[in-house]
Amino acid sequence: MVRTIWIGDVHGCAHELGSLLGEIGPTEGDQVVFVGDLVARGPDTRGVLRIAREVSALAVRGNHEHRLLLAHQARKKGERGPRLGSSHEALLRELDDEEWAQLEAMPLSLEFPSHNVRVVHAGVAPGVPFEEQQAWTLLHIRSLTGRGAPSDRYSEVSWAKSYAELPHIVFGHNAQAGLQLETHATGLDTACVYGGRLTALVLSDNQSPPPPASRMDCIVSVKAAARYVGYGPRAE
Ligand SMILES: [Mn+2]
Repeated sequence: MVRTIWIGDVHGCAHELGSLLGEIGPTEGDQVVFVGDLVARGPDTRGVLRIAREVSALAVRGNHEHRLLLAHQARKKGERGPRLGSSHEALLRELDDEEWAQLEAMPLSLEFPSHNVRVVHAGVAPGVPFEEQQAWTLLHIRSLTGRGAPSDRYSEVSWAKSYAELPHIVFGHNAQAGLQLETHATGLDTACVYGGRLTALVLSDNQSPPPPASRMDCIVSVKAAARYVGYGPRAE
């Protein structure tokens, strides 16, 4: 059986990523896919990137990879670039050429037509054709304003509740919301780095995401071994 395994925001939690993959046991034919934000905040970003290479994973770009890449490119040109928090500053010094190339290779979205799935890090603006989506939205959206505009603010009502289109969107970025099982979208950020869980959606060959009521059958998750950081400012 060939499976596709989408994994939520890892944020440097290499130990939990190892446990989750141990639980799922991917074989040669299986495809592992990350929904972005593999890096920063947690204890071992380089370990996460190493595991991702070892299993030949695909990944979309998260807002943390995006910010790191902007800073890296700016500094190569002798410019200051965006202001970074301490976790990002450390990564800027530590990552090697292979790891920068790995981050640069992450696209904003990935398509899985045999599963009727599209992956983006944060989400999409409902009702807007995909080619017209702003990169900012794909990397940051959590909710919609009263007027229906994309917002990065947490709200009890996620953008995913208003998304009634196809393909099904698999995404991350919203740790506070936790696991989101909506009719046309699945949110996999279950706050691992904050002491929550690391979660995967696993579908078999040509399987589309089942309805919310039975989708838990396709969810695998492991508990974080520690609370690596508290919820804090999102400035990074
Ligand atoms: Mn994010």
